[in-house]
Order: sequence, then structure tokens, then C-alpha cells
Amino acid sequence: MASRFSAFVLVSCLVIASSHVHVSSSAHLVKGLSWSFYKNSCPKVESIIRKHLEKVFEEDIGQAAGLLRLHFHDCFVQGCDGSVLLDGSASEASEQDAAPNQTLRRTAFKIIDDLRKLLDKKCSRVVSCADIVALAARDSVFLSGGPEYDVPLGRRDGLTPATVNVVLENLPAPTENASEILAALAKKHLDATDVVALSGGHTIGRAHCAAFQGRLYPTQDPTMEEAFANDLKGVCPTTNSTNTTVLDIRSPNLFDNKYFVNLVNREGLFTSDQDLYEDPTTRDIVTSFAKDRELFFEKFILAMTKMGQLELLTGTKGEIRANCSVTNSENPDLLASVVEEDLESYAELK
Ligand code: HEM
Ligand SMILES: *[C@@H]1O[C@H](CO)[C@@H](O)[C@H](O)[C@H]1NC(C)=O
Ligand SMILES: *[C@@H]1O[C@H](CO)[C@@H](O)[C@H](O)[C@H]1NC(C)=O
Ligand SMILES: *[C@@H]1O[C@H](CO)[C@@H](O)[C@H](O)[C@H]1NC(C)=O
Ligand SMILES: *[C@@H]1O[C@H](CO)[C@@H](O)[C@H](O)[C@H]1NC(C)=O
Ligand SMILES: CC(=O)N[C@H]1CO[C@H](CO)[C@@H](O)[C@@H]1O
Repeated sequence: MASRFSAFVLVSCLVIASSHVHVSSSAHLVKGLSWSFYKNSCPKVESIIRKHLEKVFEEDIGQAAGLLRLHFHDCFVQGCDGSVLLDGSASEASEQDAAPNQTLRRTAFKIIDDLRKLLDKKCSRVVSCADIVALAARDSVFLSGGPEYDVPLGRRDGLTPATVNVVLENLPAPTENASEILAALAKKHLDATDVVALSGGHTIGRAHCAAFQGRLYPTQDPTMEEAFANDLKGVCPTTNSTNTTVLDIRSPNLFDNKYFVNLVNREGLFTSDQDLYEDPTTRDIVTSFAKDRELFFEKFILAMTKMGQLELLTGTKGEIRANCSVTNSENPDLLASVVEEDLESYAELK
């Protein structure tokens, strides 16, 4: 397949070359998705999102990691339907109240809301929150130095928040070993290459001590490189520490293949990371990505495209949410504007 990936560091990405990669002309698309979904209804959707995120990341490139993770959580729980964005109602615990979700960055939700408003101003309410999240994840990869690629669009927003149990069942834990991670992702029709490539998302971003302290206390995980383990003990001096550290010690803010180099050197942060190298099932894939950045990029794009099509709502299913954190039927502003419209037409009739 044609693979002209472009990797720009943030400073040089003002010049965006025409190097979009269609994953493959034969890539399987879920019915209802298309490469040019908003061509007529919101032709500038991608440049509006890209421009806004360039500004956001100039201030804080860490936000890119938050947005990439948001898309992963959205897709794994009830499919990529924007349900990760829904606020919990008082009566029912939602996706946002479940444990693995507690470390999603608040700012990521704010950025999606800001994009929602920007797009509504330019195009009226046609772009789904789920598509905004998918495009924001793609831009996060690209603007952090990763590959450029096209995202098929046409996702619709879900009507139901996920319960805590659904979240826990669907999101793997960082304490799991490779065979558990492989089994969890196989349920999503992702194979070993997809699992290793997607885990490469940990080439940017941060983690809280709680996610990996079990590898330090009470006994140190013997697979951990010694100096690396000592550094981590400095970050998390006790099991109660609320500190954070970077996921990729070699190049924390750059989307590259150094995450895999870390694994080969036994400097992976989570058990779920490091065990991809320890387990013979995935070791060769890790090594091949550590040696070949372009190969990683190619497989990452394929896996992201698969992940981005998990259990979608398309066509007339679901809705286009006016406010990404609340369904339209529960949106007080929408109810108010409907009332206003009704009053106006009533006035016209008189
Ligand atoms: C394979 C199973 C996975 C597990 C067990 C896992 C687990 C975690 C955990 C525990 C954190 C740290 C959260 C914190 O403490 O703040 C994290 C962060 C992150 N994950 Fe994953 N993850 C997985 C897959 C993925 C995938 C598929 C992606 C995207 C392609 C991804 C992207 C990220 C990013 C970018 C961060 C950093 C977030 C930030 O800086 O705010 N992860 N992950
Ligand atoms: C992975 O973890 C599961 C659950 O703790 C355990 O049963 C299994 O033996 C582990 N697999 C390997 C290869 O260590
Ligand atoms: C947090 O980690 C840094 C190193 O990244 C360390 O210097 C600092 O002491 C840690 N803070 C706490 C409260 O443990
Ligand atoms: C955690 O914090 C509590 C109270 O703040 C303290 O009593 C306990 O010793 C701490 N545990 C560890 C392992 O440091
Ligand atoms: C969206 O809904 C949330 C929750 O109801 C609310 O807090 C927020 O202000 C709303 N945002 C906008 C832009 O109306
Ligand atoms: C229970 C809880 O705190 N869940 C959080 C998950 O996602 C967002 C971002 O941090 C929070 O708003 C939720 O409160």
C-alpha cells in the first residue's frame, strides 16, 4: 500500500503538506461511513478542528494525549458514539463515573465542547460529537509528530450513557498481562499486531502512580530495569502518592516509536505495556516497531481505523448532540429554544 507518512514536529507543522494517507483504498468501511461525509454539509470541518487544536497544543502539547485517550475510551465502551462525553445523571452512574475514566483529563471534555461550538457557528449542527472526538484524536497524533491519515466520518451520537459496569468490563487495566490484554482486545476484533500498535498510543502522555505502583510496592517487579525503577520510586515515594509521570521516558511529547525502544530496554511503565515484550506472542512485533518507525505508523493507522469503527451508530440511528455532554432530549437549552421557536411561529400566525 502507498505509505507516504509525514511526521512533523510541532514547530514545523504550520506547513502542512498534502500527504494524507487513505488507509487503503480497500479498507473495509462500516456501512454509513464515508471518507467525504461532510463534503457538502460542513466542508471545512477538518481544517476548523485542525486550526483550533494547533492553537491549543501550542499552549500545552499534553492535551493531545488527553484527546487521543478519550477516543480510545469512547470506542471501547458501547462503540464510538460519544457516550464517554455524557455527564452522569443523578439517578444513574454514567461512563464518566467509572474508575478507569477518572483519570481522563477534564480539559479534553472542554476542548471537545469548544470544537462543538466552533463547528455549530460555521456549519450549524451537522457534525457529531463522536466524529469530533475521532478527528481530534487523529490531529493529536499528527500534531505530536505522528503520521497523517484520513478518518472515515459519519458516526452518530449515542442516546444512552454507559453504566459503571459496562465501562469496567470493556476497558482493560494497566495491571493486566499480555494474554489478558490480547483476550480483551480480541473481543473487539483486534489482533496481536493491532494490540501492540494501539498500545503505541502510550508514546505520549502521562500516568498517575496508582496505575503502576503495584510494580514498585510491596515488591519490585523483577522485569523492571533497575535505574528506571529507582526513578519511579522517586516519583511515587509511597503507595499513596498522587504524582504523575510520563508514559514514554525517551520522548514524552513526541509521537514516535520510542515507546517500543523503552519496552525492549524494560522501561515500560505499565505491566500491560512491558508484558508485550516479555510475552513471546507479541515480542517480535514490539521489536519490529522498535526498529522501524514507519512500520509502526502503518500498523497504527490500520488499527486506529478498526478501533474507530467499533459498534457505530450511523444513518438515522442516534442523533447529532447539540451539547456533547448531554443528550438532546435532556438538554434544557434545546427545550428552551424549541419553546422560543414555537412562540415565534405563534406570533407569525397572529
Ligand atoms: C491496551 C490497553 C490499555 C491500557 C491498559 C491503558 C491504560 C492506561 C492508563 C492506566 C493510563 C494512565 C491514566 C492516568 O493514570 O492518568 C493511560 C494513559 C493513556 N493512554 Fe492508555 N491504555 C490502553 C490502551 C490505549 C490505547 C489503545 C490508546 C490510544 C490509541 C491509549 C492512549 C493513552 C494515552 C494517550 C494516555 C495518556 C493520557 C494523558 O496523558 O492524559 N491507551 N492508559
Ligand atoms: C496472565 O494473568 C492471568 C490472570 O492473573 C494468569 O492466569 C495467567 O497465568 C497470566 N499469564 C501469563 C502468561 O503470565
Ligand atoms: C513527583 O515526582 C517528581 C519527579 O518527577 C519528584 O521530584 C517529586 O518529589 C514527586 N512529588 C511527590 C509529592 O512525591
Ligand atoms: C497512606 O496514607 C495514610 C494516611 O494519609 C497513612 O496512614 C498510610 O501510612 C499511607 N500508606 C503508605 C503506604 O504510605
Ligand atoms: C452542556 O451541558 C452541560 C451539562 O448539562 C452544561 O454544564 C454546559 O454548560 C452545557 N454547555 C453549553 C455550551 O451549553
Ligand atoms: C467519577 C469521576 O470522577 N469520573 C470522571 C471521569 O471523567 C471526567 C474527567 O475527569 C470527570 O468529569 C468525571 O468526574
